[in-house]
Amino acid sequence: MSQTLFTNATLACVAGGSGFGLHDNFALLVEDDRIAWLGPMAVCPETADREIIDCENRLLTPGLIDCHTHLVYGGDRADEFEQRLEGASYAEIAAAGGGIVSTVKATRVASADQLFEQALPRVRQLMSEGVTTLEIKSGYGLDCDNEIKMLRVAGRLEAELGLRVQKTFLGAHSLPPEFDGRSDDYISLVCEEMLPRAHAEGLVDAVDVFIESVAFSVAQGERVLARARELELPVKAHVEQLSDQGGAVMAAAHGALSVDHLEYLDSDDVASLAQAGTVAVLLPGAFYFLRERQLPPIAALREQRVPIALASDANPGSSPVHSLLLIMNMACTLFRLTPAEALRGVTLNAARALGLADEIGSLETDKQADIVIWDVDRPSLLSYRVGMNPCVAVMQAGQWRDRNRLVIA
Ligand code: DI6
Ligand code: FE
Repeated sequence: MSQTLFTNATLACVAGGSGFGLHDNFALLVEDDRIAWLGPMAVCPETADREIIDCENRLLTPGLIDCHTHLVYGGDRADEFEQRLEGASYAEIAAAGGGIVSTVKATRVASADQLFEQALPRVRQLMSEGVTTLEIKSGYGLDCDNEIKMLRVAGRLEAELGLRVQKTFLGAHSLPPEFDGRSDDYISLVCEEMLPRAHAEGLVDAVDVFIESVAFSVAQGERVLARARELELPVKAHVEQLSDQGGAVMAAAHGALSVDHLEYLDSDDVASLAQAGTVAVLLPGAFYFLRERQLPPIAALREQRVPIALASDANPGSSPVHSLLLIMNMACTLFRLTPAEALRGVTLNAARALGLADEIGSLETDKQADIVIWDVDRPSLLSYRVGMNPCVAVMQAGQWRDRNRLVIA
């Protein structure tokens, strides 16, 4: 058995706590891949023969979790960024054949190796800020082979980089050009062929759908989610990003793990999320990058105690953002979340959005030992500073993944 003891640490996100769940002057013991014990320094258990890390009052948090990304794709969309700055809207660009479909073209022509190489620096950037779990969606292939290619690349990133990757099938992300005018037929292909095949290959941890005027209707989204449930797969949905279509209520009725975006969610519909235990995933990077104005109904989410998670939505069109620390800052400045809500949003509530809250997301006995040491003395600093990375060491499942910046006295 291998043991590591962290001493003189400030722990955040300790289970059961509110706010930051903060504990000063604590120790935490890791045995193999698990958190075995945590408690005050004064009652720290004595045993020989283990590694001791004196944290010198630095902050320890659970590994960060990015619960919504599209970071496997070909090409980029910097040209559309320029068009939007000249006045074109995201929806107008999509309607003119750009948008998601232009990334689909670039993704289809890329080999799996090329997609892997292009995704590597994006994932490494997130990892450098303490990310230990990452969700990656398909959705730029939009046919059987290309969706499977994307999901395999996501699996290879997990295998080669040593972080946890959850793979989400998003075949219903956009209508591929060859199905122009036949969106119901495309949904049939998604339900009858693409999803079952990807699932049979063991490539699907959850199923997502984009419900929006520029994508699919609530009825079409419901067909996909119902099919996923027949296959006993967890579901989630992109909803109410640019308009209120009613997708959130439908997804919650299907027991969705999360509904994501939510700027146009009606406060009256928040109760259905609360009832279903569905997590609200907010994506301030897309809000910022698309220069949106409409804020998600934060007050109603708080009032109804809907767990709020945050994610990068890393993608080439609406959120080319590869920093969860920046996302935490944006959630505070743009959405007025508190720094404690922001930290919970990239730890415990992000774990819930992935259905992994029994395993990760808090510092708690028996959870997987995914731990970040930050060179700060209190957690509000993580949301407060922009462009600084105070991450000094990352342990993933009890193994040091990166401790190069950890100076031990
Ligand atoms: N909503 C988003 O923000 C991304 N997908 C989605 O359904 C955008 C994807 C893209 O523009 O490439
Ligand atoms: Fe998205």
